[in-house]
Order: sequence, then structure tokens, then C-alpha cells
Amino acid sequence: MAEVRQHVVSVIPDDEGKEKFKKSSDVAFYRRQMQGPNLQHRALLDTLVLTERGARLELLNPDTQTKLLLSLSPCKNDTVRILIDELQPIKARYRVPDVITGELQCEQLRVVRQSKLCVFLSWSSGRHQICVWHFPFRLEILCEDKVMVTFNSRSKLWFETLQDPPSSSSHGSELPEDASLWKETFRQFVDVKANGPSSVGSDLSLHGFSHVFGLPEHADGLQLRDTGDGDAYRLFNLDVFAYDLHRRLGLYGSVPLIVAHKPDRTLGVFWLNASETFVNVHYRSADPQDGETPRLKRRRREPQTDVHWLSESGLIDCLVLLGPGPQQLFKQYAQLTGYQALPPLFSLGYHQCRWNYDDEADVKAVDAGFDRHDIPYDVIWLDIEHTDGKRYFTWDPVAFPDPSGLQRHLEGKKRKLVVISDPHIKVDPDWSMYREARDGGHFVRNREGEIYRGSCWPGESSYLDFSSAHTRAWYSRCFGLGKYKGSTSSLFVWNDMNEPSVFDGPEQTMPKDAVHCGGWEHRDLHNLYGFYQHMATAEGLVSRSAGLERPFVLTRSFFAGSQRFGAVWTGDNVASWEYLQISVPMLLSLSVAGIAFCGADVGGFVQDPDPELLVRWYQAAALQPFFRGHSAKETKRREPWLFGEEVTARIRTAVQQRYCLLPYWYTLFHQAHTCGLPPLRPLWVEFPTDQSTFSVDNQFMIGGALLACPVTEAQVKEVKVFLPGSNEVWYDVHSAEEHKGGRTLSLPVTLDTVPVFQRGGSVLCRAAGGASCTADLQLLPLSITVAPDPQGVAEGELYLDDGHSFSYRDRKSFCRRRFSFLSDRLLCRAAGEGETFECDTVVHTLTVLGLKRKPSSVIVHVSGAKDLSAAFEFLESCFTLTVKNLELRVLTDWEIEIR
Ligand code: NBV
Repeated sequence: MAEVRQHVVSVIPDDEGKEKFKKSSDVAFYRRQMQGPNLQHRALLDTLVLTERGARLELLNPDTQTKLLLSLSPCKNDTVRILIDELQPIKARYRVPDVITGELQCEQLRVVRQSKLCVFLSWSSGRHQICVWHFPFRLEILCEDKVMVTFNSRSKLWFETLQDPPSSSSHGSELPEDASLWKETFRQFVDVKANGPSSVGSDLSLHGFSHVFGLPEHADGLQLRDTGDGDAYRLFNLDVFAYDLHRRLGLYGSVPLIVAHKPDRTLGVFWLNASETFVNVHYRSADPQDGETPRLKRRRREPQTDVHWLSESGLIDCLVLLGPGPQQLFKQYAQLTGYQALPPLFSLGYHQCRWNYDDEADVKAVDAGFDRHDIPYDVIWLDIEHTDGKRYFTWDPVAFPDPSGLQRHLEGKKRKLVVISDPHIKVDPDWSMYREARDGGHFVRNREGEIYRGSCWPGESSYLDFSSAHTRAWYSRCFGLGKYKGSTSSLFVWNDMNEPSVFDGPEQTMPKDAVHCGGWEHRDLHNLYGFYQHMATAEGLVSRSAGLERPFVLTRSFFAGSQRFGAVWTGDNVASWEYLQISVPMLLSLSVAGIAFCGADVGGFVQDPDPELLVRWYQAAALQPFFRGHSAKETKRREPWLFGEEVTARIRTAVQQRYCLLPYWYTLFHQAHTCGLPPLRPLWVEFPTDQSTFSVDNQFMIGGALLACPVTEAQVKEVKVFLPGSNEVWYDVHSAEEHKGGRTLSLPVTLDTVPVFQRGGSVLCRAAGGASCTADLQLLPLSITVAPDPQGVAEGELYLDDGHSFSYRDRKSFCRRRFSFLSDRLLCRAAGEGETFECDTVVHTLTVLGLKRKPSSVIVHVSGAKDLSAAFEFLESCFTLTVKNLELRVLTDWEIEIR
């Protein structure tokens, strides 16, 4: 225990601790590229070769006379891949594997016209063209003759070629010309670069764009800021306890995707590189600046955003996603890196976590507390103290003598257990897992070829090499029910510290010159480490069920594509209003970058929230994808019932409302799983032409139907809510009051108010009634709310399946129903064909908002049955019709007519 406390103290930032992390100016390759000359490369147009997958041509570096190979591949889904490698490398450079799912469907290019200056290429769709300019080399992507993107527009292309280490080169033991390029020192840490400087970089100009988003994870606003006034955005996965806000330093995970948006186009730039990466963003306004020549003025008619990417190693592998709208963009990105995994339903419920629940009795008492206080929840979590001496896959014999019994107890109440599994393994030759990993060659090695050792929770530890498929397969097998003693099929997993966090490593992570399987340096794949552990864990849970059950795994570290394996949370936040506020843009940013199942620790991990903050945090997080209360070891206990009845009641309401909304959340996750659209959306995704939405990041859409503006300030009596769309109407979910769009509303609030609005034109399905967990929720009837648009029309969908297995995928055992409201009739119909899911769920209640007249009758038609007249209520004060006791099977076709 004392040992653990010591580590906690050692990671709490103090003045010295803050310097633990590098600024961009501390990084040699960043300095080299930023201070180096702009090298004007030449595209050797006469080397152009058209291939089945696009085109290839050589580039010449004027300085070193080295040649690069540029490959261009247009893909079927309006994505262009720009790949640059050395023409004759001394050895292969790292190409990020396993992130792009499957083969890209490339199209053939044809030459439209060619001169000495440039070559114009186009591909089958005919709408897009690529123009490669000879000198200075740059590449334009055009749509209908208009340039949308210029690659290397400012000649930032930078490519350091790999070199043989001095001892094996012809120089014998001579030192290379500039020894400092082969060694970099930060504090006491020395990084030896096996093949010398190896960085790459390039810039892109996005024409007509003034808003760019993405690049998680940073504790900052949603829209990326101009970096001209400070640090570049850093993508380098690090364990940053109680991270500072509004900084561009790297946090736990990285997605090198920038999404640019303007009213008529959404574009993506995906820089597929897993080494340390920096991004500079520079917005250029439309207006010509003082002192510009008339010629420049003419040329600069529209605004533009310049982005400059710099990475420490690997290739330039840059995919430009052409949209044209947000929906197509999300689909293009998901086609590349994979769709969000469909979460088991329970994981969309509420999770209760703490570092730590002390023992079995504690877990049972907390579990019972939820029932006693009538607060639904699905999962209780165990942090590192549940293990025997921080040996993951084991149990503390005193505190958790009967782990399977504990899981059976929870399972009896249809609840689950999640346990933590970190990537470091205690160096303990008496422990079979350590021995297996050591003897199986599953550990990362140091540059001398020995098993790498660093310090973490268990003390001296070694780190599993998840980049190896062999190690991943072994690790996955460790989750087998026979192997993982004390585990049952209701146990799920949490991967923490997988940046990886190494207490005594540079920047508290693994040295970049550590060596992975295949001889790759850690520098090449650092940002993939957590991604691979997440992958192996999820695969372990799937195999444990013989491929039948969906896994649930939460990870702290992530990369592009991590959405395929489960959920992500935003790490060690703090119990303060600022951290509650920042959770909204942080989660939006993750969502835009494909990581749709994300959340922040409710209440704040570090320090103690006051009751008001705790309530507001529950209210906000109940409207976000991953919903988990968590708190650090040194904090006071904060189960929802510990702050008096009023607080308990408010938390209960927030959690109950989340549960009622789960049929909608689940439908949205199915949409993310099949179309790539995230459930949590920035306003501009739903209102792409409304410029006033572009900078909003304190509000968000939940799917297309709900707009939320959580209260994130103390003691407020009123909040301003922007309701977009001048042709839209919005209905306050709590009062049913109708509001016109295109204006900002001043909404009076109490501690009970959570501002949420249903968009006119939508139909929402909720569960009707209370449940103690999601398994019970599935047995409840549904309640449907129709919110007509100004034309009296509304649409909505509902997705249903068993909530836990892969039958939806393997046997089409799911069902999609469509609700359409038109001319005062609500129709319930199939939204798909050949779907096989069966259930007895009924629709019990129908609410129609904004009905301008009192109906004379409500008639129910069910095919093959006699029409029935239903009893109804009409509330004139808020124009709301309610029809109860309908008992209509959701899987049959029916109509309700309002006369
Ligand atoms: O395992 C302990 C904690 C965990 O509770 C938290 O959620 C992680 O982000 N973990 C970090 C390590 C210790 C942090 C001080």
C-alpha cells in the first residue's frame, strides 16, 4: 500500500513534474524541420507510371539529390492516398499495419493532359482530378476544376533518409558527421537513433476552409486553434495525471485526423503515422492583409487553412477524404479505419467505479446501495488493488477470496464486473504469467537486446509487446475462462497505463529506442501501443466466448481505429467546473475522429467534487456515450447516495432518464456501427450550412433528434441555448414547449433542469418505466414521442437485437423499425428486409408534441384486426397529445390516426 501511495505522490505534478513533458521546442526533429529550409522538391514527371492502383512517380530532393517515390491511389469511396517513401531505402521504413481495415479499393488513373509543368490525372468518377506540378513539387486535388486541397503547397516536404549506424557503415567506427543527430538527450534520458534522423513532414492547404476539428486527444476546445501563437498540437501518447487545460501537449491517445468543414464541403486529412507527430494549424482569412500586392489580393479570394504535419519516423502516408458532406466523410473514415464496435447494451448503462472498491463485502454493499436507492446501474469496477500485488489476472486472496462467487452474485442481478488489466508485468520469476511471457519472447527489449525493464505499480516490470501478433494471441488466451482463474463470462476488462506509462521512463513512457518484434524501434509505433493492447484484450473476450459474445473493453490509450475494439475515456481529470466544461469538446473531438464510445470520469477523478458539481456532472454525462463514475484513491467516497436525499434524487433522475433513452442510444450506436456517424455530434454535423453552429462546443446533438446543453457552471439561474436552423422547431423535452430555431434562448434553470430539446421532424423511442439494469430495461414497453416539423412531418428509427451476442451479425438476428408521421398519422413499418429478430416488446404510449388542434378521436389500425378507437389526453397548454395503454407490438405494422 505504502509503495502505491509513493507512486501516486510521485506522479502528482509539481513544478518539477511539469517539466516531465517536452514542449515542441524540446524535440530535435521538430526543431530541424521548423528551422530548416523549405526544400523545393522536383516531381520527375517523365518517371510517371500508371498502375492498377493509381500512379507512381519520382521526386528529387534538390539538396541531397536523393530520390523519393510518390504513389498516388484514388479509392472508390472518394479518398485519395498520397504515399511517399524513399526510392532506395537501406531498409524498409515502418508502415502502420492493422489500422486500415482490409484492402483499399483503388481505381485506375488516366492522364488527362500533360506538359513540362504538370500532369493532370483523373479517375472514373470523373468529378475529381489530381494535378501534379513539376517545380516546385506540389499536388492539387480538384473537384469540378476547383482546387480543394494542395499537398505541399508551402514546400514543407521533408524526408530524412535512413542511414546505417556508424559501426556497420563504410566509415568503420568513425562518428557520423553530426553525432547529435544520432543521439538526443532530454533530462537524464538518452535516446539513441538506430538509423539516424528519420523524420518526415509535409503541409497541406485546405482552400475555402476556416474551421478544422479533430486531432484528439487534447484538453481543449473542439475547433483547432491557430498554432502561430504557441505550441504545435502534439500527438504522442502520454500518461498526464491531472492534465492542464487548453494545452496542445499530447495526452493518452492520438488520432491523426483533421476534419475541415465549410457550408458546402467536409474534408478529412488522415496522416497515418504512429510515431511522435506534431501538427501546426494556420488559418488565413479571406480578406487580403495590409501590404499585399494587388496580384496576391486577386489570388487570395477565399479563406484557407494550412496544416503542417511532422512525424519522427515512418512514411508519409496521407489520405485525403473528400466528403462532400459530414455523413460521407464519417463513412469514408470508417471504411478506412473500421466502424465503431456495436457495444453490448449493458455497457451503455451506468458504470460505478472507484480506485478502489476494497473487498467483496464493499462491492456487494455498493451494489445493494443502488437497489436501495432505486438508481439503475449495470457494472461495478475493480481497480488495481483487486490483484495480488499488481499481478493482473490474479486476485488479492484476502480482499477477494471468492471472485467467481462475487460475479455470480452480481450476475444474479444481471450485473457485470469490470477489472483492470495493465500492460506491465511484474518481474517475478515465481509467477507463471511472467515466466510464460519471458520464455515466449513476449516482452519489449531494450536497445542492447535484453528484456526491457521499467518501474510501474508492481515495482520493477516488463512490458508486453502487443505489436506482435504472436504476443497478442498469447495475451488473448490469458482471458480464457479456464486460464484466468476466478473469472466468469460476466467479467469484462479495462486497459489502463497503456501509453505505456513507465514511472522511470522519459516523459513517463517507454524509451523510443526500445525494440519491438521485427526489430522496429518503439519510436516507430509508440502511438499504437495502447491500440494493440485494446485489440488483444477485445479478441481475448471474444475467443473466451467461442466467438459468440460481444466484448466490452475500456482503454485509456488509443489510436485511429481503436473504435473497433470498444470504449475510451479521457483519463485523469479533476473535480472542477473547468474539467466538466472541457469534457464536452473533448468527447466531441473524439467522436469526430471515429472514437464514438467515449466518456469522462463523472465527478472528476482527482479531488472531491462538491454536491452541485457532482449533480451537474451526472446530468451532463448521462447524455454522453460512456457513462462511468470514477474517483481516485485519495478522494472521499462518492456513491450517489452519500450527499443527502436531494442530491440522490437528482442523480437518480439523471440516471433513470439515461436508461429510458437507451433504446435511442442503442439505435445510434447501430448507426455508428454501420454508417460511421457518431452518436455524439457537433452541431455543424446536423446543420452543415448554418455557419453559426461551426464554433459551438458547449452544446451537442445526440443523434439527429436531440440537442443538449448541459449546465456546466456553478450556481446559474439561466443558460443561453442556441437552437440552430431558422426553418426548424424545437421542443423542450421536459416542458414540451415549442421554440423556433435560428435563435438563442435564455432558459431559466434550477438544479433539476437539464436543457435538452427534441428537433421538430423526429420520432424518438424511449423505454417506459423503471428498471434496475439494462437487462430489465429490455423487457419494458416503449414510449414514442413524435415531434413534428413545421410541415407536420416526422421520422425516426428503432434498432433492436438481443443486446449481447453476435447473432445480429452472424444470423441477421436484429430488427429495424421505422416510424413515419405524416398528415396526422403515425406509421410503424419495417425499415429493412430479411431481419430475423423476434421479441414481444410493445409500444405502450404515444406522445405527439406541437399538435395545433384538439383531436376528435384517435384510431388504431393493425393489419388483420378491427380498427380501435383509443382513449387520449390533450394538454392544450403545451399542445401535447398522449395516448396510453396502446400495447402494440413493435415488430408488427400498425398505424395510429389522429382525427
Ligand atoms: O489504476 C489506478 C488509476 C485509475 O484509477 C485511473 O482511472 C487511471 O487513469 N490509474 C490511472 C493509475 C494511477 C493514476 C494516479
